[in-house]
Amino acid sequence: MALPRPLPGPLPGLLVLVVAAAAAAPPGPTEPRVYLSSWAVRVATGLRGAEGLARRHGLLCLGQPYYHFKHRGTRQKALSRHWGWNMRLRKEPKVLWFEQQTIKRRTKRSISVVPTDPWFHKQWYMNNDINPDLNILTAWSKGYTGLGVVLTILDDGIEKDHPDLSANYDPLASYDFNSNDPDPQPRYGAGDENWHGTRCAGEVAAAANNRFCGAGVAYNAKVGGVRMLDGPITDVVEAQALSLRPQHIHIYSASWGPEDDGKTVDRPGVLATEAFYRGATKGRGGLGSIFIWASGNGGINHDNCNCDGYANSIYTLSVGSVLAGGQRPWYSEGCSAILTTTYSGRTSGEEAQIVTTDLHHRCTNKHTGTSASAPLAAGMVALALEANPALTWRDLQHLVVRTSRPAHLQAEDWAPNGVGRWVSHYYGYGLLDAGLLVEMAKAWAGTRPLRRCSVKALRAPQTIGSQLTVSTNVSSCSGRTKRIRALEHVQVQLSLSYSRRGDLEIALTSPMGTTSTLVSARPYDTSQEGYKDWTFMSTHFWDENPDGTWTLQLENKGDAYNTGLLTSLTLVSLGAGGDSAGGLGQPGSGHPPSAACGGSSYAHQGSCLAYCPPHHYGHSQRAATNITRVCASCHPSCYTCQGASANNCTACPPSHTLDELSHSCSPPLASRAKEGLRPSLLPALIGGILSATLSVTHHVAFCIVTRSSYRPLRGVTPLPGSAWADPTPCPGSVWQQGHAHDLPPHPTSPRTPQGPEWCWGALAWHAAARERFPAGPGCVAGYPVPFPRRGGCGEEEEEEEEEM
Ligand SMILES: *[C@@H]1O[C@H](CO)[C@@H](O)[C@H](O)[C@H]1NC(C)=O
Ligand SMILES: *[C@@H]1O[C@H](CO)[C@@H](O)[C@H](O)[C@H]1NC(C)=O
Ligand SMILES: *[C@@H]1O[C@H](CO)[C@@H](O)[C@H](O)[C@H]1NC(C)=O
Ligand SMILES: [Ca+2]
Ligand SMILES: [Ca+2]
Ligand SMILES: [Ca+2]
Repeated sequence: MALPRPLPGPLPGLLVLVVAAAAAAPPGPTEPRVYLSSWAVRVATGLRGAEGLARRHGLLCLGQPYYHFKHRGTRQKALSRHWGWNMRLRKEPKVLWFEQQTIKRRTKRSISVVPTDPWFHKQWYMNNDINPDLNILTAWSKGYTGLGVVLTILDDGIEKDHPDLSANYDPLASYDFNSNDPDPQPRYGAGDENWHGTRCAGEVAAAANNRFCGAGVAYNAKVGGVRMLDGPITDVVEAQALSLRPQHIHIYSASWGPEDDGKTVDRPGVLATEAFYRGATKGRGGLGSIFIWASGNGGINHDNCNCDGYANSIYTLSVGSVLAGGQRPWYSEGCSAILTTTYSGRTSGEEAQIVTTDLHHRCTNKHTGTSASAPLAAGMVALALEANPALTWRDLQHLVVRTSRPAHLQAEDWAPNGVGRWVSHYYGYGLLDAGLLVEMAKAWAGTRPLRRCSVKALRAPQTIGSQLTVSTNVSSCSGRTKRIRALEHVQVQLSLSYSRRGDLEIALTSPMGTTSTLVSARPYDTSQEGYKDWTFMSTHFWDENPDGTWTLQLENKGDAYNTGLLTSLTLVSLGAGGDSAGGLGQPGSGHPPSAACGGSSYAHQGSCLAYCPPHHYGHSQRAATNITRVCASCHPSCYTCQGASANNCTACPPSHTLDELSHSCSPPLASRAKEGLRPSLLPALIGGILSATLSVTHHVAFCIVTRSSYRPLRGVTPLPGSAWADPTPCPGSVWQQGHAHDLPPHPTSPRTPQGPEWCWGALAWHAAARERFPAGPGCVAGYPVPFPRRGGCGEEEEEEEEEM
């Protein structure tokens, strides 16, 4: 049998030309033009006349709107104009205008960067409507759409036959642990409450250019769903979901966790903990499964995601939320474990939220909450994995740190850490930028192996009065085989008792002077249980050098009667060893970021900064026509400087003196050393190291007994008209809750529930609160809680409830 033969000769026509152009190596801007034997011609006559004209000149006329003339005999490509044909056409009186066609520099993929989906114009967070958006269009224009990447949504199911999901649906990335069958179709109850997983899936992988709804961030990725939240949740169910086909599924996106009520302290059980660890070490062929986690919706309850062992695991990438204008949404929950942020809504209360697929084959633009943020990040990570499939779970976190930007995100606590990166407890390193992420992912050279050093920092139990400061020198981690040069996560494992857990604020300060709040006051957490072998985590010391003295500060933010005992404390440093962390831009390595910094910003460790951090100065290098700005190293004797020499210092390290004439620093004259960056502290140094150990501590028994079997979703229904600057919490949702059992009179100081004296702990009396909600306690937290204004909580409330 004969094989089908290729068609004889070149196919005439526009189609052939376009394909040829796309297949040709795209010439650079300075490369010579390539001329094709093809002309666009405008003639004074109609089609008939054009055809006749073409025939007369031995050309083919290929149709409208501009007549396209083509000659089969002429060589198909040339580096110069075809002089003969051009002369003939010029002399032809009926030809009004013509141009010989050249190969344009167009990559095939950029032709359809902007999807044609009817709701794409409503996808304000990725369609360039706002600035900055998530910069998805840039990632798409580089050709990354999630092809080859597999994600699953751990949730209440996925409507697999949804017209915008079915094309990307992957049954191998799906399972139903609620009914123990392979079909994760959501249960359609009377209230249709199981829409959460379907909405999250559409954000990631809704099909593009299919005339339906919008487009997912990674619209060519495969997506599945794990149905697990529509039934009793156990450690076994969670562990099974987190370890579903770890060699097939690359990314697991979860938008749920322990209750966000501001009083729960809960973490994964033994099996789920093991599942995270095995996923990170063995999943994806050893590169590590990627777990993307919503930080939590407990903002209005002053919850802190460091009390959530899922969000604060080193193996999960925790994602915070921000509104289009840079405001913090009322539900957004902060903590030092958050790494990055994506959008979750345009405003706090209106209709323009996140566009995605909805139950019953519908489309919605009402998806919001930190639930909405995590899948957007999961989609962006899918784009990065397409750009570089060899990235490990740690590489990805390094990249996310480097490609998140403070941008316009509003918070009072933005501060630069020891390597000059700005970080906030509400947003981590800021708004994630997909364009930068794929660009840097492609060039990422890898990270050195993970090292872990843990130091016990307590010799004997310490009483926690109004304030307790514990310092420890971790230089014992600097042995040759243990040395960590660039930190990643830092964990604090502790046990303590306290009369009212929520009144205790705990902060950690690094040797490089960065202070990270491990847990802020939680007014609703009245527990007397304290913390039992609890692990806090902070991402704020990323890339710092851990050597030196770390300081843990515990502070009573509540009643003076509070009392407690710190019984154990271990500091765990995790990071890359060796001379540098490998990859891009470690201190002193002088690597510029892969994308040159624009404007007047300076390249520093893979970031573009408007300034250079301590120990560096802004240096402009002129190369031919380009100016590159980098942060170059100061002389080691300087703290800040204007040049590389020892005579260029502008400030000196602590206790050194600056010579104003020679601009140099000299060693201490007298011992007037300052104690760290927080001089107001009573330095109760309980120094010394008991022992340094590399053993891995496992959490046992305690959490199995106490763990909740309820995993609230992190989707929220917006309160009407409630921006962060003006949230309108309704009495039913906040004050009654606080009234019932969260604010009992303090055992040692009875109060009447009628006046300011009734408020205690981290709460303060607020006359307006009393007036507004006579049934409520009249107390609000003592830190910025915008007070609800009149209006907004009447009839609308019911309407919102129906929407839930
Ligand atoms: C920490 O300990 C090391 C050796 O044990 C010592 O050289 C170093 O000076 C100490 N650092 C501080 C800040 O005390
Ligand atoms: C100048 O910058 C462009 C990109 O912005 C780069 O392609 C070119 O190689 C640079 N030239 C020099 C001399 O560095
Ligand atoms: C740096 O120091 C050198 C002398 O060591 C001096 O010539 C130069 O002007 C200084 N640069 C700046 C910016 O101060
Ligand atoms: Ca099923
Ligand atoms: Ca679509
Ligand atoms: Ca929470």
